[in-house]
Amino acid sequence: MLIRTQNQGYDHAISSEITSASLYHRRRDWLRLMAAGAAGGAMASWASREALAQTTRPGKLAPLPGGKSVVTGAVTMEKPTPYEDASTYNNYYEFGTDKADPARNAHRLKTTPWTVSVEGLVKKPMQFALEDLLKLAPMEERIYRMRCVEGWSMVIPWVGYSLSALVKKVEPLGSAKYVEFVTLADRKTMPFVGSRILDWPYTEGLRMDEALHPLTLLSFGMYGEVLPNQNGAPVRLVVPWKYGFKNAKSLVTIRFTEQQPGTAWNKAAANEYGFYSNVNPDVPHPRWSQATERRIGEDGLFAKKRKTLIFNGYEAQVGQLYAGMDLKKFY
Ligand SMILES: Nc1nc2c(c(=O)[nH]1)N[C@H]1C(S)=C(S)[C@@H](COP(=O)(O)O)O[C@H]1N2
Ligand SMILES: [Mo]
Repeated sequence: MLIRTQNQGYDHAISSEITSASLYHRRRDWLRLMAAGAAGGAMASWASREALAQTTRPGKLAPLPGGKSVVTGAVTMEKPTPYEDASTYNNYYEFGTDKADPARNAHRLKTTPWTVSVEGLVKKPMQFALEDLLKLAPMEERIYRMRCVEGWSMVIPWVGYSLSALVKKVEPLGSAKYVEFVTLADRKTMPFVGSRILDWPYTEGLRMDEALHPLTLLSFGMYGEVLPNQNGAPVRLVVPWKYGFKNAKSLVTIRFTEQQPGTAWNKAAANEYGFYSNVNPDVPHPRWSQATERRIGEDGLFAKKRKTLIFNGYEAQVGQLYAGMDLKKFY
């Protein structure tokens, strides 16, 4: 619940555990409408805009309208993290290792013109200008829980569409088993590219069924606006059931491969960061537990840690992708 202190002009969060009752009911009504197939895009974006208005400041970036979200379970009832936190507490090592560095330095990133090359084992390799990528499928708004391997989490309203829409366009060959994501590495604008922290460019990978899962998002915006540079403009990957580092920012190449691709963090420390990196409270990081998490924006005096959920709470949607796999071995 938010108490508005009109005279002093700030909001004081009393209980940030859940959304307020009225918001809860509105969101629930919205979900019911969605389930009945009765809500149009306008209705959905009205409902979510209302929800966001409670926790976020008015933006300053270009608006990016998102229509209704059609994926069951993709909408969390949890309150979105304030925009201010989501855009100033970041990991984007190309711009520095401190959480405040990306917001400070990423203004140097040049996002126009931008091209994404989709290549490898596909029938139709394509080079997409960003403008064309934006038009490839209808934009949706998806409010996802996100969890960093460092033990903190956020709730972010992303704008984008399922990566599967792009995958289908290029027609992967039968031999394509994995997708590799390569991000920009530009020494001129990114002060830490060339440092020895990681083997640049930052890359990530998914198995084909993970890439095709409807929850997996190609994201162009958040909070109804285009992505701030520090959050991975102009286009990034969002995979909400995996640790944050799988969510590669500022994508330049999407490559279909037969062999499991290397990933930047796996190359840096294979015993700490596996290829799968599914959120799993039962598999501790070698240097710390993964059983609980701190929700960013809630770190006040009374904030208590949350229990981390298997697959970050998306088990019903993605659990079957890993049926029969030993999740302690494939961490
Ligand atoms: N290119 C690139 N992508 C990246 C990273 C990075 O350092 N470089 N950091 C990852 C990590 S560790 C996290 S937790 C998320 C953070 O995303 P956010 O800042 O939008 O919350 O981005 C991921 N994507
Ligand atoms: Mo992370």
